[in-house]
Amino acid sequence: KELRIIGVPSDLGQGRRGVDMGPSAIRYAGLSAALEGLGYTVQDLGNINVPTPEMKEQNQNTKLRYLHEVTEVSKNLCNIVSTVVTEGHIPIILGGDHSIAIGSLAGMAQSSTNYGVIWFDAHGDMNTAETTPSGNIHGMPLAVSLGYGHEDLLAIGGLKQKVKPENVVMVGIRSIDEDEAKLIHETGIRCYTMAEIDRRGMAKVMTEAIEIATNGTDGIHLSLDLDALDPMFAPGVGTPVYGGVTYREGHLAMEMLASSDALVSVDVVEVNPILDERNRTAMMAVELVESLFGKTVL
Ligand code: DIR
Ligand code: MN
Ligand code: MN
Ligand code: MN
Repeated sequence: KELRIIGVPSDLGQGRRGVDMGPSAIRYAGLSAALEGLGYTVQDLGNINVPTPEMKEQNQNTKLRYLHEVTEVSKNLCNIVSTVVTEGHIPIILGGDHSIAIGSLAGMAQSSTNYGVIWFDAHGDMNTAETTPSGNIHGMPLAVSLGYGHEDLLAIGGLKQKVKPENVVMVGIRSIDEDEAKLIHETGIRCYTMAEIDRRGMAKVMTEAIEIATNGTDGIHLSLDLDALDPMFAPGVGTPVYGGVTYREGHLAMEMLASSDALVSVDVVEVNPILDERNRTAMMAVELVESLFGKTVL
């Protein structure tokens, strides 16, 4: 399989500028060369066109910020991802904030690949218009993909439910909003919190996560929010939360995914170079992606 890089320079799904520069930062950190070094054929398809927040937000009667714009970007990404996967390649989708995963998962669903999802994140991203405390769409993409949320977002790519809850796992969770928790329980998706990772270890957690995501599916979509990692290792994110995944745990998780040979697509999101220290969060992202695609010491 060949790899296709797609940049989505969007910061419309959250409140802090700079995450729109994520794709550039990750490319600058050497993503393509690293993957070619592992023997892959890589083609960078460039960036999707995304409006900036300074362009006036289209009039809307919803508290979801930039709903219209995020919907348009998601539709475009959906079509590109669907095409790439239908051609037999693996898309590596660079954010941008996590709202872009709405388009990635819609594209995966459109491609007729039957997939599971591993949502690697400090946050649940399971808010809806009813539960969101912020109005930020980056707190909603997993809910939308499971069929909960604003109708405009659900309509992207046809099919309302993009992934079955029994094949969805969250890993690294340590920040859930009060009303967001209800939907997590209602859908029954498996949520591996940091507390569980502490007690049982990342190896056991990932063994189970891979089992759940591959059970009856053709493969795994990894949605990698860099804020899953502890801010010590990934300071350049918009919503850092203490007590995250360590450097070693992060690599272990990616190495286990590589060994599973089940990866069909990946998002790398929330890298914000303005908040970063000398691009180290983007470099961390590239390192993790290398492990994800099979880099080992010997
Ligand atoms: C919070 C923050 N749960 C919200 N969410 C995320 O605004 O919905 N931060 N995803 O990265
Ligand atoms: Mn997220
Ligand atoms: Mn997050
Ligand atoms: Mn976030």
